[in-house]
Formats: sequence, C-alpha cells, structure tokens
Amino acid sequence: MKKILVANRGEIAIRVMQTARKMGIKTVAIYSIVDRNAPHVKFADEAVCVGEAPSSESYLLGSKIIEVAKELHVDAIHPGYGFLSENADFAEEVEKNNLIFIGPKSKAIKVMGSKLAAKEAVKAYDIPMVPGIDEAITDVIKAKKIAKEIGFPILIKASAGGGGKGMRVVEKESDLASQMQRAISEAISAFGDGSVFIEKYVGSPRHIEIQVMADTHGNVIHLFERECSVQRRHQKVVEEAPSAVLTPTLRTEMGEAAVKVAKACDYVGAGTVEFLLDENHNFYFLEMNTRLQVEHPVTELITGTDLVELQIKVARGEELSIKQEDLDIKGHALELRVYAEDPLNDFLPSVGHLDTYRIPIGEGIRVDNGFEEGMDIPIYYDPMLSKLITYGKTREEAIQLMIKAIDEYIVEGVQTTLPFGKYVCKHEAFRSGNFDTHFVKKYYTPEVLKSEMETEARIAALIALKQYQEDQQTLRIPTH
Ligand code: MV4
Repeated sequence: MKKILVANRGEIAIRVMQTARKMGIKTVAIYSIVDRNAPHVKFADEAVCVGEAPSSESYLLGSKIIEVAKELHVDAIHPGYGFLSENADFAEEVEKNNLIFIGPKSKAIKVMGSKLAAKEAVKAYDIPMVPGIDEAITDVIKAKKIAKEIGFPILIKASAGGGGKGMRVVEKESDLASQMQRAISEAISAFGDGSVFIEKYVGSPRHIEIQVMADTHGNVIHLFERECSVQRRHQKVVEEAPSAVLTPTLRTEMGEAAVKVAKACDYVGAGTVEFLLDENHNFYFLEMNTRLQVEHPVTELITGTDLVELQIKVARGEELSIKQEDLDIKGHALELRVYAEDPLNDFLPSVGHLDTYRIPIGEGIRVDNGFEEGMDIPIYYDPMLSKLITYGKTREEAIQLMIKAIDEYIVEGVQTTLPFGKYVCKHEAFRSGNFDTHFVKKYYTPEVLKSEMETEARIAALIALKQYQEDQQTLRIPTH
C-alpha cells in the first residue's frame, strides 16, 4: 500500500494522514472549494478539489472520489468518520474498483446499519440485550400487548435510527398509539424506513462502548471501554477511558461480548460496540458503529496503540500483531470535543472568523486539530474545531490537566464549548464518577455557566489588580 486517499476533512483527515506518513505511505486529500486552503489540504502530498461546498456536492460524491483515486493511482481509501464512512454501497463500489476500503466489508456495514438486522445477527451469540422485541411492529394492538408484557415505561425505536431520531419513551398504555404513530412518521421522514420496535426503557443508563479490532484471519481483540455518558441531545461532549465504574470482571465480560458481536458479522477493522449499563451494572448491547470513532484517541492513550495504524495493517491483509493478553490499561484519558458552538445560547453554531487560535501544548496533552488562526469556519460542515485530549496516571490527574489545558486554549472570534467542558470537569457529579446520560440535562443551564465565568473574570481582575499594586511598589524609583 503506497498511497491512501482520505475521503474526509478537518481533524480526522489530518489524523489519518499523520499515521500514513509515519508508515511511509503517500496521502491524497480531497476538498470542496471552501476548503481549498484548509489544513488537511496543505498536509497531504496531493490534493484534489471534488466539488462545491455542500457535502452532497463534494465529500459525499462516492463515484467522483473513486474516480480521483484511480486517476492518482491510489491503493486504498480511508473514509474517516461521518460522510461516506458507514455507506455500505460506497464500500462495495470501492472494492469493485480494485481499491481497498479501509474498514469492514459492505455486508457488515449493512447489517449493523439496521438495529433489527443487528439484533438478528447476534441472536445466536448469547449477548445481553434489553428486554423487548426483535422485529418491526406496526400493529398498535400487538404493541400494547408486548408493552404490557415488558412493563412500562417502554421505548419505541426506529430500526434505521441514529442520534435519537425516531425514539419515543412511552410511560403508559394510553400514550402508546399516538407515540407509535409519531415514531413511525419521524423514522420515515428521517431515514425513509418506518420500521420501529419496542424495548424496555432503561431510565438512568450509562453509555459505555467497547473498541474492537479484527483482522481478515479471524482474530478479534477488544481494547477496553470508553465512557461516553456526558452527552447533550445525543451529541457526545466529554469521553473518557477507562470508565470510572467498570470492575475488571465487568470489563472482561463486556469486552468478550463485544468480540462476539464483531464475530457475528464477520467484522474486519476498527469498530465500536455500544452498550447501556443500568444502575445495577447490567449491560445490554445496543448497536455497533462500523467506523473509527471521533473519541478513539482516549483508547489509544490508555492502550499505547495507534488505531489507524492497526486499521491500515489489517486492510493490507496482515494478521493482528497484538493478542488480547498483551493489552492492559495504563493511566486515564479524557477527551473534550471543542465545537464552535455557543454554550450560553443553546449551543447554536458560532461560525465565523478565528481571530485568535492558540492550542495548548505540553506533556499529557494531545490536540487533534483541523483549524488554524485566521481561518473562517465554513457553515457547511460539523462545527467541531478539535478534540482536546489529556492523559494522566489517574483520572484526577487527567481532569486537572484538562482544566489547565482549557485555560491555555485561546480562541477569539467565535464562541466554543471550552468553558462548558471546564464546567463539566469541575462538577462534583463528574469528579465523583457518579453520573449517567442525563448529566447535562440535570446539571447544566446557561445561567450556572455564566455565573461561573463571571466569578472567574472577577478573580482574574483581582489578581491583575494585586499585581498592579505590587508593581507600583517595586517599580517606583525615587527620583531624588
Ligand atoms: C436506550 C435508552 C434507554 N433504554 N434504549 C439513544 C441513541 C441510541 N443509540 C440508543 N439510545 C438509548 N437507547 C433503552 N432500551 C436510552 C438511550 C439514550 C442514550 C443512549 C446512549 C447515550 C445517550 C443517550 C441519551 C438518551 C437516550
């Protein structure tokens, strides 16, 4: 494999190209016209404009991207996350054109893209699942019967769902018909597939996911868990590894379950198996994400691996060099997604010009970044500027370092989620590890952040005043 095309932009495109370069592999970037001066374009060995600003006219043009790859004699395509990364047809077309898709086979993508198909696939593997049904349901009478058996509250989910779309909690029987109708129409308009099913609603879950890696020789390993419970409207905000609540036994059980899920769909490459963990520490398989995830760096830090390197080696047909027994967890890592969004204004995108953009550096700090000072943030794409990642010997150390790194991350011109991240890191519930997926909803209001920011500004002003007064004392030189 001599040349890889990265079908993505921003921080992940750069992150993938860094590893390719380290391995002596040449890189090709693609870009839309608004990205012509973007860092990922400058970083690549070659770069090709594939179209207009909207992703549907550039980063999502699978056939066009494959054409470019063939023209430039590329050997493999890395899709990153988002865009074409979980598009089974694209993966198939890549392979049909004698190029390597750095990811699983199209069939695994397809199976895991449907929650019902995924349940069906893992059925024979003894994986814990939330009580519920594993087929689409349209009949309200039947749904009522099942709901009564499971016991309210129940959750209606869209099979093609993602990001919480098409999901409805139903507290009582009298709400079921209307909520089911809503879930179905939402699923049709969002995914073009109205299949919904029913599960017992787990009220205060933690979201724990397991990183897996599989080669083409039947070897599958897991690289432990990531805790992703701190999220806002299904958008992850802070992720960490390991989770503060898993015991070694539970970790092994979940890891083994994840490996079985991967085996159930003949998985190849890097994947993530999502679980819910309830208050009694029962875990349930939710779904599998068939891509490299945004939050993969926390796993890399605690396991000392380079997941993109492993992806590339597996794609070249090599056998996994790491055995499960070789892996252990060292230290603790945290990741904050730095979005150009205003936490004081309902997290609305705050796109504009990066007047000042300075990134923290130092031991235990990693920033996977896609932007630079002086750039405009395009309105067309996800407004994530970077991922701020810290690593320490302990969870406490990683949290302290995150707070320091946030203070040293200087962004002017747009609002970011940095102060929000600091609020999370300083919060008692987060520090104690005693939180679930409702953390943000429970504890965050713009008012608390505002008052925290004001207190900080006041302290900063007092320190400045004290310094000024001291300077006045020492610098006053008598003239006679
Ligand atoms: C659930 C659940 C409670 N009970 N399933 C949300 C998106 C999708 N991936 C699965 N999700 C959930 N499924 C049952 N049976 C709660 C959620 C959920 C959630 C899960 C993970 C992370 C954040 C979440 C936020 C709200 C709801």
